[in-house]
Amino acid sequence: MSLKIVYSPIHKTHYPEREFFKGEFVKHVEVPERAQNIVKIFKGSSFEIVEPKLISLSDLYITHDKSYVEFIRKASFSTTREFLSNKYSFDTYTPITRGCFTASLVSASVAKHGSDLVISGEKLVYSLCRPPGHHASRNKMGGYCYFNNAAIAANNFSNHGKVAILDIDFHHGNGTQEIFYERNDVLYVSIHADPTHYFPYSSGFRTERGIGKGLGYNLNFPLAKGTNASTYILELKKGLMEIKKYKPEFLVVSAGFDTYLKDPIGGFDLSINCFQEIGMQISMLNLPTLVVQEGGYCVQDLGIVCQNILRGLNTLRG
Ligand code: SP5
Ligand code: ZN
Repeated sequence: MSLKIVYSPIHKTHYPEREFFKGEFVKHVEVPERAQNIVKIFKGSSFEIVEPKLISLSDLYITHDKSYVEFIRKASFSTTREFLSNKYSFDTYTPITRGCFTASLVSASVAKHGSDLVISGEKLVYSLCRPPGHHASRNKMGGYCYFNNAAIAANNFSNHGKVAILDIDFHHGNGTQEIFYERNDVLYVSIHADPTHYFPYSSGFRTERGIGKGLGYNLNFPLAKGTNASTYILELKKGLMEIKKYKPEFLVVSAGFDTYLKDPIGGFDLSINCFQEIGMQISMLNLPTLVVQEGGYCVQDLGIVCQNILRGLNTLRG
């Protein structure tokens, strides 16, 4: 079966040079080569690469405050060199660059377009988003994220039925959690590194379960440093069981590849082959699925990791 990949080369206009980490400037890891290495592997394959239609501002304002969007637009177009930290940022890892608004708008478009394809009947679509999105909330950037691509897609799906978001990035998706924390029409399930020791530090604990009518619709599965494939798959199955019980009509997978053992900022022990198993487990939900790219920084292996997870996701379909 064919699989559509939504991608635009415009992400390259955003190339952050450095972040401020533990008291010093270090080379940025969220670089254009990430997406380029992934798309390279699919060129000439049976998978079809499609360009996104640009998202409208009114669609963007469903997920993000207008003042926040305007700030990024103005700051990004007016700066001559990148700068870290502003009133809308929660860390020093997410610079305003000249290209960050353009790239983030296109990244949001890649996610929105992917969700439109799934709504119109595609069973599995991969949105190759860059920059990533799951750390961004309504009005805060952080963790290399500006607009929350997965949340934008989920909000689009929610006009057509219940949605589950499965977040398998190494880091907790604090932004996505916050956006849907009081809602019961979007279930958020995240499997990630224990925030006691890893970014974003302040959220991702098991005790965070949603509030109001959202209570019980936010589920966190924090895992220890060094988690191996068997423990990971066991926890993944628990998360998948919760999604199954919820009976959603759509699934968004926030797919970060920083759980891979060679990732320079991650800390799990998952081999390259494990990603096919992860994809296969998820495919057993048998739901119309949009995969949204999040983190993953082992640039040279990202293409293979991605191919493996998509192969896994494709196995039980036909
Ligand atoms: C989307 C995503 O995966 N965001 C992750 C943000 C985590 N950043 C916090 C850790 C920063 C570590 N930077 C060290 C670079 C070493 N060269
Ligand atoms: Zn991550």
